[in-house]
Amino acid sequence: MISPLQKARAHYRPKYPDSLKGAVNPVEGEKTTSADHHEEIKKMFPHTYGMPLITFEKGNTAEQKAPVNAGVILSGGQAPGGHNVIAGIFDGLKKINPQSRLYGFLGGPGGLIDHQYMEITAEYLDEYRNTGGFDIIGSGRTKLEEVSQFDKGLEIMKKLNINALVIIGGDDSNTNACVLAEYYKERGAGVQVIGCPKTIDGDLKNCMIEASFGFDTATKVYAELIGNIARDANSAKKYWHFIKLMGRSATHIGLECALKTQPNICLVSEEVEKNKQTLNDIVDYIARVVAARAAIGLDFGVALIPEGLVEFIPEMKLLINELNDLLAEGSAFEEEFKAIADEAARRDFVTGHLSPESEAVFSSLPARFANQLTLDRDPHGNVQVSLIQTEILLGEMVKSKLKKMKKTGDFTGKFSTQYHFFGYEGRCAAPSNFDADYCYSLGLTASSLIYAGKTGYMASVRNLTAPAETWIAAGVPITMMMNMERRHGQWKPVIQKALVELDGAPFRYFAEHREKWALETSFVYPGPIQYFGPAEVCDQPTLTLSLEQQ
Ligand code: FBP
Repeated sequence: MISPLQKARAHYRPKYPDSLKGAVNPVEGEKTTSADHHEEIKKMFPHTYGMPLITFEKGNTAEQKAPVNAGVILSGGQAPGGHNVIAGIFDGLKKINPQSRLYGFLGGPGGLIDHQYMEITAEYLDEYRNTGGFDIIGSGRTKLEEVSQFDKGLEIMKKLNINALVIIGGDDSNTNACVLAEYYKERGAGVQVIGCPKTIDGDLKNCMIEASFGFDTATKVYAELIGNIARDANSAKKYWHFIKLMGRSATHIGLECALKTQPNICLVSEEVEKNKQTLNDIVDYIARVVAARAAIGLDFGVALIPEGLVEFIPEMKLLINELNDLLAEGSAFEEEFKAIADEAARRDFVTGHLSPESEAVFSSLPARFANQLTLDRDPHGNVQVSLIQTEILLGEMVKSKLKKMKKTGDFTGKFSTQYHFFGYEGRCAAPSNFDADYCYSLGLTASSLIYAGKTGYMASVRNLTAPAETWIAAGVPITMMMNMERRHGQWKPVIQKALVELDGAPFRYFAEHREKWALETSFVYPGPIQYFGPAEVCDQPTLTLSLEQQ
């Protein structure tokens, strides 16, 4: 059984650029260079470096081209709209030649390596149009980076006669898509590789990629929940709500939610790092806001905490880097560590291997939090910030601080907390009209890149604050977004991660208003995503995009 909303939503026809309707003409633009470290990137990507930008314009006559068999992979964390990207690819391929076929590799990049796949048929796809989730073919976090994996992938693609592969993923997956494109091109394998910008975190963006898909819907879901909580806080007037929000590195989600709901506090990791704030500085700041509101009789509030915060506090960053090195998968240390059953003994074991600075920080942390920092790393070797309860750590530390302030008369109120973590709640929501349209357009653009014979490109759809019909569909060489970065002790070519820019319009707007929002109760209650109704209610892009494009 499907819900009445899903039933009605199945009939939604995504809006997309006029340039992708009818015949499509790829127009080559300027040749590109990488974001930085030009010579190094050029050397590593001799076959896919320096390619021109491609813009798709309206063509004159639609020619019937030879059928194409393509494969598609959903990679990494779920993001609303992934099903519509696949729908766009499918419709685009069938439009040019109805004999074309689309295969989905199951469970993420692992499906390509392990030869797990299915053919996506029109009937099967129709059940998934305009729905959230990645369950159409599943997703996974296997990293595609070894030549042996590339060869295994080629084996199955040759068997299925696949000549193009679309990888829908975040910055790491698209970096790997570029490495794969280079490898197949160098070998003359006859398989094009195209990337699509996905992640609710919003940190895959640059001058050619205005937003990653899923960010719009996820932030709308979180903002609805934050608004509900804010209204509850303002009704009962007895709790401070500490809300941790997903976004493993950048604070785009937190900032967008703050712009939408006007909470009393929103920490921005990028600012914490720039100002070299310590954990105690952050606790002092929150305690000051709590005390200032208490002084005017307001013993309640809402504080937003970005999931990635701990990695931006300089002393914690050093500690986490040391822990990452020690706990690297397969290291002798990791083996010994895992053999210890008792948590206190595990902490002692870790302490003995840290630098004196990190040892001091690690020992000062509450035991529960210290344990969380030593949990399994993700396949990219990163600490899993979604498992670290930063909101509770901060709440508990603020409580102790306020106790001391009470003694000196600097705090006169009450402080009761409620803790929340919003992340998974938003990743599979039914895509907003914006994401439904944007994703479908990205899929159509990917299919146009395939027919244009391109490889090593990412589908790009720009001009996103204008009506969808006037969006610009394009292809951007992935090498254009790359630079060299040190990752886990090695220099690697990677797509630059877009962090919150402290001189950008969204942050500046927030910074101009946050003092007022801290003291006064200025909450905004956005309510749930609307799918049917007037455009000003249903089709609005994020405030981040609107402010950036003002
Ligand atoms: P992607 O970068 O793959 O899109 O995933 C982002 C994210 O949603 C983060 O916000 C979060 O930290 C992480 O995934 C959680 O990962 P998992 O789903 O493996 O728990």
